Amino acid sequence: MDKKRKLGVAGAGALAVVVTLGIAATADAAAATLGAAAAEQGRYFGTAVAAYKLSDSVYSGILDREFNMVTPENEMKWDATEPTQGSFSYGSADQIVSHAQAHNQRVRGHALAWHSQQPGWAQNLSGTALRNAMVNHVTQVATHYKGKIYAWDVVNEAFADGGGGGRRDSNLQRTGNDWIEVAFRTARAADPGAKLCYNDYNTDGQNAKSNAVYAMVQDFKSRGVPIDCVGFQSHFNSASPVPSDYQANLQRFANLGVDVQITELDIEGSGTTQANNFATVTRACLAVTRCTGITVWGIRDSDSWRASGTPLLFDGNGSKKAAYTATLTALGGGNPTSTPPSTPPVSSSSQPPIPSGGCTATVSVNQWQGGFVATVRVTAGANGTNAWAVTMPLPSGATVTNSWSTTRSGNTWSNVSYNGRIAAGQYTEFGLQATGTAGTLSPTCAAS
Ligand code: 9MR
Repeated sequence: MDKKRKLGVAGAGALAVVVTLGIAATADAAAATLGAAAAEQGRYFGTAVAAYKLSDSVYSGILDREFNMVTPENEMKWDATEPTQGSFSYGSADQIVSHAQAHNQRVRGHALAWHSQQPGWAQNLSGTALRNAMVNHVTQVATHYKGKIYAWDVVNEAFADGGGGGRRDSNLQRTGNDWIEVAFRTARAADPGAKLCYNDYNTDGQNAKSNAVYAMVQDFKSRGVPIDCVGFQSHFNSASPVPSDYQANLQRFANLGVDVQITELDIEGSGTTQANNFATVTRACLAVTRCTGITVWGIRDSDSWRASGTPLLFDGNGSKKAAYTATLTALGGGNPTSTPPSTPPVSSSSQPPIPSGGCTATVSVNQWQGGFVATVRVTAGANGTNAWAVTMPLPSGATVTNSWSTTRSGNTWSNVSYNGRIAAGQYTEFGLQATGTAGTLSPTCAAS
């Protein structure tokens, strides 16, 4: 055993109720998987998933061991979900969602409105007919998955490459410049519990394209258009390397009041160079408080859309690459004697003071007419936690329809396998969606 932790008696503050359980606990070795290590940093680690590969036991073995967020790689796109106008087909996407729910993984929906991978009938529409079809598509798909999606890529890749700093020409763009905000408002109405993201590539550093996206997000925030997050695809290779201002770019978007996520990470290369690049990207996310997670675009190199560039964390046999170890280490997991991350994991300015022991829980609520999402943050005291349980009664009339990163028994919400261990002063988050009215929720936390 590497070290012993003693849990002291916690003082109960006026606002935060701290309960200490147990006298002594033994800390495990540092988190051994990407998902567990990310969870200890209050983040997720995800991958793109193809439904037809779920029956491959090597593939699903790695998926279920390492990842706690999944993005359907193609199954939720317009051509897959509405191959004939008005006739919806959810089989493969539902398969991924069911698999995720059975394995404590959350789902990033990808993508509601995009110029690419449109079904033929949509490609042939224009004007009002296309606008109406787009709105109906967003409504139907977001409603089908209501309560099951952590975040939707509502609009994907709507800005032009190059120095122009404008919108990409597409049939959707030609329906009017407001098509993006219409898509976001439509998605919010259909699934008020999902975070709504704009997602793009070549926006990973500061450039004309990312400046244009930045201006759009700023405009949306100022006018109350519902946007919660921006996804940075982060497809890198020697022609398009990790930008030197990657972290600064994530931070400037976060400063607009949105979460940021790395959504499709892959980095062509091999060996130490590739490993260092993955570590750089991982540390950049950890250094930005509102960077809530990282998703790689596939599991094994052979699963990649550009397999010849070997851009992922596992080789074709499913063995861990140097890039895997570097990523895990950057997340603070893996061998505890290995080099710690050079960037502080979480910005201290945004953290509450470290309580003396036990844990504290705070809750933020997103309430809408008839339902709410509650996000509960569990912060470890000075001794860290091995396990935690939050007691949080809900008002009568509130019925839980979905929860994530927790197991529930009545009013008690406990850690799952990957997020029980929290380092001193660090936090993890879990969430629930319910019908009814949240009112004032008062969570209390017990640690062991
Ligand atoms: O990885 C996806 C690949 O299987 C598809 O053939 C391709 C079709 O457009 O889309 C790939 O995923 C893309 C994602 O949806 C959006 N960003 C770029 C990704 C890589 O091309």
